[in-house]
Formats: sequence, structure tokens, C-alpha cells
Amino acid sequence: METNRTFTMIKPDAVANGHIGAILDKITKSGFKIVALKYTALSPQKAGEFYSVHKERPFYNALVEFMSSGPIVAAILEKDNAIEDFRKLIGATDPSKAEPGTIRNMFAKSIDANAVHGSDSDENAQIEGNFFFSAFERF
Ligand code: 3AN
Repeated sequence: METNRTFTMIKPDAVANGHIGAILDKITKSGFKIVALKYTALSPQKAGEFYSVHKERPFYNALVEFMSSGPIVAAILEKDNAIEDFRKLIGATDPSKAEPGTIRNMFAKSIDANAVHGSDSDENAQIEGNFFFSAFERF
């Protein structure tokens, strides 16, 4: 199991608001190497599959609808202690609780449209990276 990789998405709100460049800049300046990168979109079906762990949560349908509402940027990132360090860099799920200087504090407006996704474990980072990228798309 790799312990130095995480998976992220720049969500439809941050893409629509023109923050792709600023967010990628912050990520790379924080010491993460981009291993894989893709500008794409999730169909409702694909978004439902990606978030299937949240199927029973009350916000699942809204989450699927939001995540398929526009293009996203998907990436695999590499750094020592990647999962924990990236969760610190993005801040709390609710942007109003995210520390100043974190990506969600700077670029997110609400708990559902919260600018970025970050994997919560090594296992999920691997599953999520495999959802978007083949072996030939990683460098
Ligand atoms: P995180 O993205 O910080 O790991 P999770 O895994 O608990 O948060 O939730 C996955 C996604 O579901 C969040 N990124 C957010 O978009 C959405 N979400 C989480 N909690 C809520 C909530 N209470 N209301 C609406 N959307 C939520």
C-alpha cells in the first residue's frame, strides 16, 4: 500500500469560479508533486459510483447532482505523509470552519460546494485514483 499519495478533485464550484490555476499553484507550492492530472466531468451515474460510500447519508443526492453539474479537475498527488498533509492544506469540510490559508477557507462557499476533495485514507486514495487514471496516465 502506497503511503505517499493522495487523490484530489477541484470541484465544479471552484472550476466555475476560475480557481483551477490558483488551487494547483497552492498545491504544488505546498510540496505536492502532480503524478496524474485530468480536466473532465462526472455523469450523474459516475458521481453516484464515486460517492457510493455516502449512499445512506441525507446529502447523497444533492452531492451527486452537484458533482455532475460541471467540469472538474482530477489529480493524483505525491508527498511524504500525503493524506494527512493534504487534509490539512484543504481545511475542514465546512469552509466556515476551515483555518485561514487553507484551500477551502480561500476558495469554498458552502459545505456542499466546498471547492476540493481530498482522500481520507491510503486505501481510498488508491481506489479513487484508479477510478480516474490508468497506469499510462501517471508520471
Ligand atoms: P470531506 O470531503 O471533507 O472528506 P466527507 O467525506 O464527509 O467530507 O463528505 C464528502 C462530501 O460530501 C464533502 N466534500 C461535501 O461536498 C459533502 N458533504 C459532507 N457533509 C455534508 C453536509 N452536511 N451537507 C452537504 N454536503 C455535505
